[in-house]
Amino acid sequence: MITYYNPLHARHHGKVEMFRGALVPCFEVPARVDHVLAELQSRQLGILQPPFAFDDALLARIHSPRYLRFLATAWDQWVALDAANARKDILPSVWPTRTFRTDIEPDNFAAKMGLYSFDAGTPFTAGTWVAARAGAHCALSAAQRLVQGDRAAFALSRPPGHHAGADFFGGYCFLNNAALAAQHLRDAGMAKVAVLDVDYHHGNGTQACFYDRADVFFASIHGDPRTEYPFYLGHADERGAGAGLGANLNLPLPRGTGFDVWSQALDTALQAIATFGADALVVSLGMDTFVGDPISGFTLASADYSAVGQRIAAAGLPTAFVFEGGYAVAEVGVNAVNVLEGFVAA
Ligand code: Q9C
Ligand code: ZN
Repeated sequence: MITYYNPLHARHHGKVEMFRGALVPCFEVPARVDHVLAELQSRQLGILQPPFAFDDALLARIHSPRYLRFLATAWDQWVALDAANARKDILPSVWPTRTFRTDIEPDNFAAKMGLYSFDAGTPFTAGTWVAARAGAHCALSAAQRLVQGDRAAFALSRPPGHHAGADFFGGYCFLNNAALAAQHLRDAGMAKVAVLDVDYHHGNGTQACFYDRADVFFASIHGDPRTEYPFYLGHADERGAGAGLGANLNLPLPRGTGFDVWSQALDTALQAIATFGADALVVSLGMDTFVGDPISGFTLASADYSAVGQRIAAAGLPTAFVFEGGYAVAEVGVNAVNVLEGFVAA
């Protein structure tokens, strides 16, 4: 399996995020991807390649032009406010909630940050745009590999993507890598594409991208949004809208859920994807379902991930794996590569 590794991922390196009323060190750190890379190399699983170069117009297949313009210029705008800002990450602090307008982009920089975000846990840093853009190119490259006939490919990158919507960042995500991969498969002629999101957190951004579409099925297994981030989306009654009605499947599970119950949800999701008749599969591969994850509540063990990979392989679809969350840094490499090895062995 070819792995498209983002050589610029460490350029995104947030210092702090808002958590329980305090600024705490970021959970989403460069070492996460370093551990996955080291594990891939030590098990000699597949071939590492840098991403292909893609035109930025492909990003606009999912993201709005004004959002992309903002991401590309946000750091320069921030430093132009005050040269001393160059030493600090950017965090939003004001948001347009119900009754406010979002059609007019404000001139004020803090107001723009809030317009394009939904939490204060996602710092924007000097290298965020170049890292996120190269990461999106990794996901597009993995999709391209499937178009060329490969059985599977892996996009190993950060920042993650599944919380990012057409025009907003949050949940450590800026560009929706999985959505971009799915759209790329559609644009290359695959009639029906499924996204399977196994990150602990609901993939609100991916769901929103495809909610009214019949050509991309979204299935997600995640912590119940009544208690778990991102809180405001991911309930079981969200089944799609308009032409997309029936093409969205949310399987929320309570904190404390272990592999017995989680794997039944996985089989339910894979059965729904088979019924949908997908031609290709994108897996949002979050590893924060692990028992040792510091910010999540499921109890999967490292050995369980081999079975996850085997079950996904049994779907028999060309599959692009896109790395998402997973914050037990020392174990994230073993766990992610267990999925990939289980897939390849099946
Ligand atoms: N600061 C992904 O897994 N914050 N995003 C939770 C801890 C947001 C997770 C509270 C978690 C976002 C891609
Ligand atoms: Zn997550």
